[in-house]
Amino acid sequence: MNDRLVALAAAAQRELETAVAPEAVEQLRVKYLGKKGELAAILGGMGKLPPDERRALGEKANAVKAELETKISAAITRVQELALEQELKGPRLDVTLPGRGHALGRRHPVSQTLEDICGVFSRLGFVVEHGPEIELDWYNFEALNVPADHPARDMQDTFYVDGGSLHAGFAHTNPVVLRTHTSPVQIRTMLAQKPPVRAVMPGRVYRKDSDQTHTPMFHQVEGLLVDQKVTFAELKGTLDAFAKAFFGAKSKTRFRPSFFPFTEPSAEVDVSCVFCGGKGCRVCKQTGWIEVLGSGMVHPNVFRHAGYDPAEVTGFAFGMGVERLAMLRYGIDDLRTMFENDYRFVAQF
Ligand code: 2NL
Repeated sequence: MNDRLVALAAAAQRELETAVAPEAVEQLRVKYLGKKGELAAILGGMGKLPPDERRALGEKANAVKAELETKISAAITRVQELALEQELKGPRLDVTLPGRGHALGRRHPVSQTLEDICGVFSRLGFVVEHGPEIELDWYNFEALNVPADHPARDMQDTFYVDGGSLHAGFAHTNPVVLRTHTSPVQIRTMLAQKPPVRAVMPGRVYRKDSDQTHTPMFHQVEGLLVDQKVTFAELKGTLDAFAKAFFGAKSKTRFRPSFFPFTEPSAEVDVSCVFCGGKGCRVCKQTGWIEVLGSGMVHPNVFRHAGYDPAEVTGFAFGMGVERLAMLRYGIDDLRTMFENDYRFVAQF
C-alpha cells in the first residue's frame, strides 16, 4: 500500500506539471483527492491492516495529501498566470489593415417627401396629428358623409378586418376597416377639441387595389382648417402657398371643380408642370399642368358628425398622395420601385 501511495504521488505530480488549463487542474484534484478519488480508494482498503501498520500508512497518506494540496494550489496559480499572460498578449491584430466601411443609410423618398410636406404646413401654423390605421367604419366612412351604399365602401376597394365588429359606444355594431384615407384622424381631432383647428394628418392608408399605378398601401397627408368665417379664398391662398414652397416659387396653381362626398364645393388642384414650367411636355401630356391634390370646403354633415355646428364654423380640407408627389419631385417613373426595398434605389435621393 505504501508503494501505491508513492506511485500515486508521482503520477499526480507528473500530470499536474503538464496541465495548462484551470479546468484540467480541477479535474486532477477530483481524480486524486476527491471523495471517490484515488487517495480515498487507498484509505478505504486500510481497515483490514493491523493497527500499527494502519497508523504508519495513515501518516504517510496524510503527508501525500498535504503535499498534493500544496502542488495543486501551486498549479492553480501557475495556470491562472498563464491565462492572464495570454489575455494580455491579446488576439493577433494587424493595425495596418484598412477598416471595414459602414454604408450610410438614407431616408426613403416617401419619408423625405412626407416630412417636407408637413414642414411646409408647420411653417403655415398647422400642427401634426396622428391616428389609428385600423379604424372603425364609422370614422372612416359614415362621419365623412359616405353613406352605407356608397361605392367607396365596396369590398373591392376596402380591406375589412375579419370578424372586426365593435360596439365602441355605437348603438349598432360597427365594422372594422384599414383606413382608406387619413380623414378619420380629422374627425377624431374635431371630436376631441373645440374649434379653431389647424392640423395636418400624415400616414399610411390602405385600398384593395394593386396594379402598375396603385399599391395596396400608400401614404397621404390631409389637412384641415376650421374657424369662424373661413372662406374658399383661404383655401386657395393656403394651397397656393404650399405649392410655391414645395415645388418652387415660380409655380402657379389652378383650381378645377370636382366632387368629394366630404366637401362642398370641391376642387382639384393643379400645379404648373414641374418639368417644363408650363410649356407642355410628355409628363403633363402637353397641358402644362399636373394634378397634385384634392380639396374643398368641409361639408356641413361632416361638421355635424364631428360635433361642430355648421352655422357657427366653416373650414376647408385637402388631401394629397405622398408617393405621387415624391415621384414628381424626384422624377421617379415607376411607383413599384418605391416598395422594393432596394438600397440602390433609396441611395439615389
Ligand atoms: C385626394 C383628396 C381630400 C379631404 C381629402 C376631408 C377631411 C375631412 C373633411 C373634409 Cl374630416 N375633407 N378631406 C377633402 C378633400 C379632398 O383628398 O385626392 N386625396 C389624395
